[in-house]
Amino acid sequence: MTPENMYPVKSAVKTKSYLKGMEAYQEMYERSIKDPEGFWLEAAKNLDWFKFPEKAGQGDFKRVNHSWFMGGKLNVTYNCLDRHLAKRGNKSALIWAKDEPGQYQNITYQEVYENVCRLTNLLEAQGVKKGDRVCIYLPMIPELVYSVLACARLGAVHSVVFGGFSADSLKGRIIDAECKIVITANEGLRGGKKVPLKNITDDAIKDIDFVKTVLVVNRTSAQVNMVEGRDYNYEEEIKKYRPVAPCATVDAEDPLFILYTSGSTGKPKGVMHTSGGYLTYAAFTHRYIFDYHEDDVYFCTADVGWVTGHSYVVYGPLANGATSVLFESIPSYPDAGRYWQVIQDLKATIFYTAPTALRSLAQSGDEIVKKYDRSSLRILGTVGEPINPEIWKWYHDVVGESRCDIVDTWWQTETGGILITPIPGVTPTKPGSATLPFFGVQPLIVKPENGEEVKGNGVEGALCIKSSWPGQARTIYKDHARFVETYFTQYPGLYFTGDGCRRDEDGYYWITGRIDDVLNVSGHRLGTAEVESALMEHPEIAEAAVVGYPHDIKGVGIHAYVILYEHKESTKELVESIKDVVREKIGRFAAPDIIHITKGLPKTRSGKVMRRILRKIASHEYGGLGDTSTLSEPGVVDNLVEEHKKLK
Ligand code: 6R9
Repeated sequence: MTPENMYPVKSAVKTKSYLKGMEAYQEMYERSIKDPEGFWLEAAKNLDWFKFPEKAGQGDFKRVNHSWFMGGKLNVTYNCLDRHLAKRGNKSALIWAKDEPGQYQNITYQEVYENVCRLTNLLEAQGVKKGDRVCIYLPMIPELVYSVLACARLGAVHSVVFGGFSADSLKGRIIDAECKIVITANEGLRGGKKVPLKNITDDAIKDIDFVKTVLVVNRTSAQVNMVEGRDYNYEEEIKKYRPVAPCATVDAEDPLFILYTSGSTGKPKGVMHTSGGYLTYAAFTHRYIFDYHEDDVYFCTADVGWVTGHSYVVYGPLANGATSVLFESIPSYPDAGRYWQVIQDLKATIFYTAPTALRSLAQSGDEIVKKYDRSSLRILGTVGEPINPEIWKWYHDVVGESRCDIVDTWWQTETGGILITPIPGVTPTKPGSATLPFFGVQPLIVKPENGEEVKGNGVEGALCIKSSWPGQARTIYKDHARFVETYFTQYPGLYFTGDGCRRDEDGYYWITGRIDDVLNVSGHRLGTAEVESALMEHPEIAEAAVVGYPHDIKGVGIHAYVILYEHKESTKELVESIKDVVREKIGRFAAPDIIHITKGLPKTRSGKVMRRILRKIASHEYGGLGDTSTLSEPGVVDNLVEEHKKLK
């Protein structure tokens, strides 16, 4: 694509934008690279520090000891709440869009503050101290935001577990982080369906003796089992505590949260973020990338169970004193008009969602979008996976009425905040490209074979980042060796993202998807190894291999090849029982789309499964299977292809 068919920025967005044009972006970008120290110390001034840091970045990727703002002291919650009270006490911090359509609750900064203080006092009374880990397993209700902020107020470390994870997944996360306390709800509500969160929690902790307290929010009227001396009703307890609480002073490098994410090997990793750098980065990126201004109504659809919800529903927006919508429901409930209805009802000005949601909504046609007034919108964002150019155009033309700038934002749990993105009102866009690096970010493309940097434009390879930025994860909880191994050994001295990437003739970045064994299913990360080990728990499965394939709605679908101990024909019951074991071990969203029961997998003579071939077959690319001469039994490939044709 040539510069002539780039999408120019919209004039209404341009007028508001903090930066005046591409020259201003270039100038600021260059400054951020030449003088990161000065640049980030300046950015850190957007926070209120008890002691302002003297240094910005320290350490490097060779020693994997990067740190930010060492010596600085602050409190994250103070920055998200207390400092706004004088000016914004009566401003809505949150607008809770409940699962029930048309039901909203505005919660002011003063009210959030009081709720957070009460909970801080309650947690403290339950023995939670600075540095302790607290597991939060809640639906998208205000108490979820109160919980993370109460932890941060105490200097405790939260570990939010998405409400879609199963008891086994929750258990693994509670054990890994050694959480003494779990905050959950009797039930969650999503799209009118009930999720038995408390029962799942009971299941998860039945063999764990160190969980001393379970706080239970009542989201519905359902009665649940309460264990005397361990389980407490949130509403009843909270009333006993004062709505003011001191806040702990923490070091910039003290941990703020752990968030588990899937990698290409083993069990999920507890990615750890610290306080000063993370918050500086979340707030700064939120301001620039969403062109956030005081009167905006900001609507990010992400669940706080994922990193997008951490950085761009809670921390970034609240640090900036924004009104952030907390969306409890799903895009298709009661119908495909739900997002557009919320935008109309709340007069949302900024909307941030995932391509997978847009793909499914686009299928319902344009009429249902046009039924709602979207004239309040100014900026539209996407995150989580590559967006297909057709969907980008639909988002632009139909949802945004060709009036809004689109920001396709690339980042990861490990990056804490957005790294590659357009700046609205500034960067001309191209459908499908995340465009250019954010300030202070130096992307680099390397040849996957030898790690050599490929310079210039019109190149492709593995995406790495050259040096640290304040929002970067510092370690994997209790496993720094794994942190080093996963991200910094493949290409020494660089941070390896796991993504493939192309830099086009104009220097624009196009993320092509994961090049490791991580699947991005509907924007949710899953390790093939993780799904395989869940499958292996099925009593009849002897061997399993999982690959991704292109899926119209999910982006990537899961194709599971399984070999049974005793070969059986595929029946509906058998397939369901296999999917069930994954639902149970990981969560509903991880269930494979295709269960392919077979007798043999293509293996090298040394016994390694040839995933490249399995991926091709799953993607219907029967022709280009490449060199199969090293296979131990060449016949299995033809067999798999025949079986696959019948599966359709
Ligand atoms: C924020 C988040 C990270 C992975 C990442 C990449 C994919 C995210 C993207 C994108 C293309 C974008 N990804 N944003 N791919 N374009 N704008 O999603 O974090 O859940 O850790 O996933 O998602 O593959 O490596 P996380």
